[in-house]
Amino acid sequence: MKTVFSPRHLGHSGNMELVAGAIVPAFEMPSRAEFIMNRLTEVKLGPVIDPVEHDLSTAAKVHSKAYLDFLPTIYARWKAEGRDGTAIPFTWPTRGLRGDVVPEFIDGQLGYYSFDGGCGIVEGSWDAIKSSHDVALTAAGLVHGGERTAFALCRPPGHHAGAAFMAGYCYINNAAVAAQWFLDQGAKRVAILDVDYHHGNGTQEIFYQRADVQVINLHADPMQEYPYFLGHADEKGAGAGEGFNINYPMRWGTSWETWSAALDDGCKKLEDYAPDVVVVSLGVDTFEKDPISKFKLKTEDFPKIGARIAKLGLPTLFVMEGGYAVADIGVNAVGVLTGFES
Ligand code: SP5
Ligand code: ZN
Repeated sequence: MKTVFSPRHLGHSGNMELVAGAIVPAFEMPSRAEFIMNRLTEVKLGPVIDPVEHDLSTAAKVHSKAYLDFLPTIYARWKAEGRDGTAIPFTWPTRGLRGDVVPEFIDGQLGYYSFDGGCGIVEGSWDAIKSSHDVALTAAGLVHGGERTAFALCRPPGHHAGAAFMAGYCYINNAAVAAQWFLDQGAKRVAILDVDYHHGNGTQEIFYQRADVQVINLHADPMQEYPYFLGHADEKGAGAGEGFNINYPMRWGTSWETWSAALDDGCKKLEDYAPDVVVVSLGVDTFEKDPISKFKLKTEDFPKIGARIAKLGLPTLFVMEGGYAVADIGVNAVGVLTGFES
């Protein structure tokens, strides 16, 4: 399996996040990608190639123009206010307030275009965000070109980013852009299978009213876990999209037995949908030692995830999302990929 990877992810370094009452170095850190690279080299997964630059025209079909215009400007405007460090919002347009008027000042705009304080921006962030988007589209191109599978080693991740908001370390929704691109190349149906510990709220929001992308999410119950405000089992899609969004919320402490039953059920629903291609939002924060998560998957479980997905027999693009047990992330993420190929 080929991997697409860009060292430009390193620009997104030193950013902070607001979590558990403190501004701390973001758990989503550069060494994550480096550990995955080291591991896939070690197991000789296959060639690693650079991304090809893509314009934002496909991204503009899943994100709003205003949001995409805003992202690259953030840090310069932050600095223009005499600030340094991490650009981070502190106020949001919640229920009952004006969501239809975009404030002028940078702090107001940061709040307007975000969901939480987990999506800080530093000087090199936009370049990394853009490169992550290019990684996803380049890997999608490999699958479209006839490869059975490819791995987009994206950093930063994407599945929390919605049409017009950043969230939870995510800015551009790489998996959503890739899915849209497959449709633009002639695919009739695309399935996104999100196995990250957290609900892919951005992906769900983007495709909620659409029948051409089936979104299947396995995740921690939003009653207990971030992102709290989406990801319940009764969210099944709306309008033309009704029936094409499927959520499997699971309680803290979930281990392989329960989790794999949900995966199996999700895979059956995916088979019924009969997509032309599968995009896997690959998070390995379901791991028992993940520092911010509370599922109990073991290292030996990750290859079994890959094997189950391979059984679908469909062209499959893996897009990297979360996973914060840095020392184990390489073995776990690459374990899914080798499990797929076995
Ligand atoms: C892509 C992805 O996996 N994003 C995850 C964003 C999670 N942000 C909220 C984390 C809350 C963690 N709370 C527990 C703190 C333990 N010290
Ligand atoms: Zn996650």
